[in-house]
Amino acid sequence: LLREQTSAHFGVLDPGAQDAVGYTAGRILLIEDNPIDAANTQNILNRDDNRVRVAADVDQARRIASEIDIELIVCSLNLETDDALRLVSQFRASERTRQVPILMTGEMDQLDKLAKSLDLGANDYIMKPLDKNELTARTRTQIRRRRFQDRLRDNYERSLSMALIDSLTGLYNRRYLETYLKGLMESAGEHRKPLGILMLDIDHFKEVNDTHGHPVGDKVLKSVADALTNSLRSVDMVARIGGEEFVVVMPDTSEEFAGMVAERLRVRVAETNVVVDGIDEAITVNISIGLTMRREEDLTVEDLIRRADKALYSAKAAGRNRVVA
Ligand code: GH3
Ligand code: MG
Ligand code: MG
Ligand code: MG
Repeated sequence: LLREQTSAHFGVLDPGAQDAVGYTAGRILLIEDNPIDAANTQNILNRDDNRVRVAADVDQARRIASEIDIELIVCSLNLETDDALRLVSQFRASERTRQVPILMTGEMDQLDKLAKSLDLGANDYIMKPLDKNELTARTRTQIRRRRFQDRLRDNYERSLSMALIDSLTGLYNRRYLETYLKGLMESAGEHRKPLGILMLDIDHFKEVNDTHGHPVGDKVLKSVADALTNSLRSVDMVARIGGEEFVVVMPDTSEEFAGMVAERLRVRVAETNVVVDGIDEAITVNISIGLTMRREEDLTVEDLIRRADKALYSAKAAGRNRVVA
């Protein structure tokens, strides 16, 4: 499913679409130690508003590449002091420049070496004397492809995280909770350790929306989520499983400790002041919490969640703003 969603994202993108991807104002590193060639190449590259940094040797090139997020390296094959082919290999080996396209420049009688540079990871080459239009076109192509690939990667990473993370609060979502809990319950090592579960629900949250509007409600949800995250250990996991409902999973935790954590969460949330533009008084909310420990007879995640939900219901029935085990 994820793969399908991801390729759906990819389908939106057209690598040939110049407007969408753009090619001007590229960040280019030019490695050229012949001053006349450097000036000439820079002149051509400047036409697209590219920002060109010139390096006359390897050290300079490395320094620039470490300072700037380079989108294209244009590298002369004829460097006085350095072996340009080795340089290509080094760029490919380095984490920072691995994905940066490399465009080689060389003389007609160096075809062998130019071909070799492609073997080593260069993306393209162009002959000197440089033709203005050809250099411009090849530069654009490389930068466009680089930006396209960046977007593919961003889309891919976004769709991966979207599958697990609730976008409003940044907490894990219900799907992740279920997978995670299932893993915990099935793992042999964890099986004998106590496992505490809290089910949390904001009290009278509908009133917040009714009084201040949905966007303010969203802001409150985010603040509650932050308060929960900041009050938990890093081994604890918190997920938003519904509108204003959260679950906390505490592995290897005694009932006594889980009760203390629940009470701490309740107090922390109650003490959280949500300040909103245009509203004089800070908004505060309370939460009710149902606590349960995993038991022998729990066979599925649902068994466990159901009992936590029952405890939460009791907390609501008993007057809210409290923890019930
Ligand atoms: P109770 O103390 O019984 O939990 O009362 P409540 O008002 O919190 O409970 P109820 O379940 O009746 O209402 C929950 C409300 O949460 C309803 C809905 O407007 C609101 N809500 C659910 N999801 C969101 C959301 O994503 N954003 C905002 N702003 N409100 C949400
Ligand atoms: Mg409710
Ligand atoms: Mg509620
Ligand atoms: Mg609710």
